[in-house]
Amino acid sequence: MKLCFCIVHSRDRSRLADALVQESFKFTVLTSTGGFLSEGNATFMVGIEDNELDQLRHLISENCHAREQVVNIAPIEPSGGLFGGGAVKVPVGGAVLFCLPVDYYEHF
Ligand code: 2BA
Repeated sequence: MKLCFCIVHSRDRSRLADALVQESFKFTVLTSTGGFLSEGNATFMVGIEDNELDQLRHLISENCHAREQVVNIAPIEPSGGLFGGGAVKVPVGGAVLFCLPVDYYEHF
């Protein structure tokens, strides 16, 4: 068994949740915040059998899309001069997936 953590853009949250329910996956959705953009995203915690990983990866790739987001970078000021700063585009998603082995699972 594996416990998978999948971080997705907030806008893909409902689509992915619907697809997982449709395919009978069991999961928990946590509201989370990206460390870099400090914007809301969603973290899905999905307990799966090892042979369900490919199906899960397929559902994620079908329902989560890469986007570009504009980030405002503060100017750096080394030794008195102003450098950089302004708006830059950062690619976000489609999704980031981590899967860990589960030592023990029991449903009471
Ligand atoms: P954020 O940390 O808000 O990152 C949003 C996007 O900003 C990232 O998209 C990446 O393109 C860029 N980015 C992140 N850190 C950066 C840095 N130090 N320098 C330059 N650009 C940077 P994704 O890679 O698609 O990640 C989307 C979200 O997934 C992240 O939101 C974070 O919440 C999570 N995530 C990504 N990689 C992770 C990891 N290794 N561990 C834990 N969470 C991760």
